[in-house]
Amino acid sequence: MNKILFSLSIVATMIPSAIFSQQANTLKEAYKDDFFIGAALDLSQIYEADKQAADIVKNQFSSIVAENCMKSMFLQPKEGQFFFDDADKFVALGEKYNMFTIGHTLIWHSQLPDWFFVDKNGKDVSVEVLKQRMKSHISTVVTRYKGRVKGWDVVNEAIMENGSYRKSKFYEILGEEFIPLAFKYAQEADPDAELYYNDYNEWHPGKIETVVKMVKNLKSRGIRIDGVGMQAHIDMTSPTLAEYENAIVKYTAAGVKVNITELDLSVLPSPWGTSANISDKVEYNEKMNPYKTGLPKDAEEKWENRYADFFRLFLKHKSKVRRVTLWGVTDAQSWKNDFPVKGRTDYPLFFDRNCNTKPIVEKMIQLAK
Ligand code: 9MR
Repeated sequence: MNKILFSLSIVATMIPSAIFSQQANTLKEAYKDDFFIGAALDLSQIYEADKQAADIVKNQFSSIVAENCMKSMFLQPKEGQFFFDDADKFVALGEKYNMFTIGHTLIWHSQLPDWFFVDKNGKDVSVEVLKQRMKSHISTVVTRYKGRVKGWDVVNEAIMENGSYRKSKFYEILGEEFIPLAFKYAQEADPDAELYYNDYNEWHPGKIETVVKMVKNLKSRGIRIDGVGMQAHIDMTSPTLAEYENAIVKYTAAGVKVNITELDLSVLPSPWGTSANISDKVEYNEKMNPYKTGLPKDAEEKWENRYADFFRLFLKHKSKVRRVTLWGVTDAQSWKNDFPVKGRTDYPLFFDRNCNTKPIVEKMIQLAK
């Protein structure tokens, strides 16, 4: 060994290991060999107007998804009139910071423009017209971001907990076939993008059964589906780890990757479980809003432990899990403050209302090491 190299190696042994470990002091660094770690962005983050939140996004996350601005009511408010400003900005941000950019969502019964299912007399459109509208929406959007948006939530929330199909207009007019059609149109528009089916409560046995059947049906027909997005709007009791794990294993056995999507752990009492059906609202009462002025230490610890249990599960199944995405950056932004009870103070995310990093971040970093 020459003299310079020798002295360098001596110096290296003198540097405390803490300094080396600082290299992995962000979530994305800590999980880089395991899965993407992502966040859903609102407009203030997409435009980097909220500088502190934007810095968190840039430093901590390796993947982003738009919380709202790529939904059809925003992208195509009137037939044939597309509005791309916000989505363009979002995709550009992903490129600027080299993040795995996800498009959410192409076909969803909610946040959909009124014109989508009706003709000029207000009557339901025909099978052919609805197919053409779906195709036009999907092709226009996916083609615009071809090669830049790396994965699409092609269909969102089409199957109920008991395994039946949601009686949306897509289903009423096209039957189950609207799902394969949506995947086919997306695949044609960008053959290289990953394509996902995304839903909440996907650990319910009935839902698992139908989603698995749908995945197998697509595959047997040569229509590509790469992943199932398991939304994770969870609370302190539901689902159990075993329920969640069972679902991960079942979806993987059907031949797709699992994305843990829309992760937020509510610390507040839940009136019923973990529905994310936005129409299921419950009246406000004080008992349902116990932490208005701050989260007590013991409640925060329980919350951290439950998050840790889930992250341990994701790490255990890291060969099956492609991405873990939190549904927001800060508690201030979270939809959970208004759902299922409007006007509560919830603490579901990793950064507090003032963009401070919560202790959970360091804990999740240590877990990965
Ligand atoms: O977080 C989103 C919130 O800002 C919107 O008001 C709401 C409207 O439905 O949608 C929220 O995101 C939903 C996601 O797109 C699909 N799964 C359920 C999420 C929470 O409702």
